[in-house]
Amino acid sequence: ERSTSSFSYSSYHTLEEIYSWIDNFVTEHSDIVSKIQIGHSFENRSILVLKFSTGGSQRRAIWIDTGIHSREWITHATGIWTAKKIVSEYGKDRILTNILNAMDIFMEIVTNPDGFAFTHSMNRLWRKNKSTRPGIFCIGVDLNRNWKSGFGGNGSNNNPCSETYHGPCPQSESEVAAIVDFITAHGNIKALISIHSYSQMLMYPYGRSLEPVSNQKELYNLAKDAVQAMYGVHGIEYIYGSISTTLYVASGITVDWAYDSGIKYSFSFELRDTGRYGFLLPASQIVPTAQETWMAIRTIMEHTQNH
Ligand code: ING
Ligand code: ZN
Repeated sequence: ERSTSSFSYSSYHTLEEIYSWIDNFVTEHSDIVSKIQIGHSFENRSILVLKFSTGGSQRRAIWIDTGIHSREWITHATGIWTAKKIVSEYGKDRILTNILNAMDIFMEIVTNPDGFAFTHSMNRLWRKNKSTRPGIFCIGVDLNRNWKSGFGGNGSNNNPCSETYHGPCPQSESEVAAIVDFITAHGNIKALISIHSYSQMLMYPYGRSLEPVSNQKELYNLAKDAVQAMYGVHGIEYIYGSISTTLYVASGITVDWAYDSGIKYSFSFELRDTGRYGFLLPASQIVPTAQETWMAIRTIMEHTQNH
């Protein structure tokens, strides 16, 4: 395809379709969107980030990643819809306009491209990346256990055959290292939102322990506001709280690393549903899921801008 006008935002797409959509999208909105390649996957696919910016240099910024777990297809679809929403609301929605006049937004739509390609070709329920190492017979590292913060702790697994295998060392996976390098080099990321599915939750650190973070009251109240805004869209209920107390203890995760790196507004979503369809959420729920998620993202971005 040569333009985004024929792209369906209410369908699931392959990696090739998404990467082609990215190119068209950037071309059509070159005034505020650009594409940055931040690295390569284990199988040498490009790792791409969309940058939304109305000017300035190294402005305060918000990071959003989707699809770190390849089977969570609703997250990539929500990311794409969100990107489109940002360009269409800029100059119309006062809150988003104010945010983009002051801050940049970075979106990594396909955070695990090798795993995502594999969910289309061989195994729809593949979660990890596709890395292999000599002498290790199982494939893949859980990219949401490979981060430095609490690496190897409770809720991660030392067995390469486990679905929550943390890998040989922190940031051993190029997909994780690419983000760490980018965010660290940028130096001005103020909020990070890492999107998963499913369970309908909005959570903040820590995952690695039950210890409350220093601004836990603020994050609790912000999550509460965000979830309330989500409920207003389609009446879908999300629960909220810290990861360890809301879901389970998990170590070496994205948002713990972000928080420990000084990004005090770090959140993780679990999108729809609560288990009826699970990872196989019907495409008819893409747009409603993205619409409600947008209200929460906007709430978090607005709070970040004002603090
Ligand atoms: N669940 C997450 C997992 O990686 C999670 C739960 C989310 C943990 C965010 C930590 C942070 O186990 C899914 N569905 O991937
Ligand atoms: Zn996940």
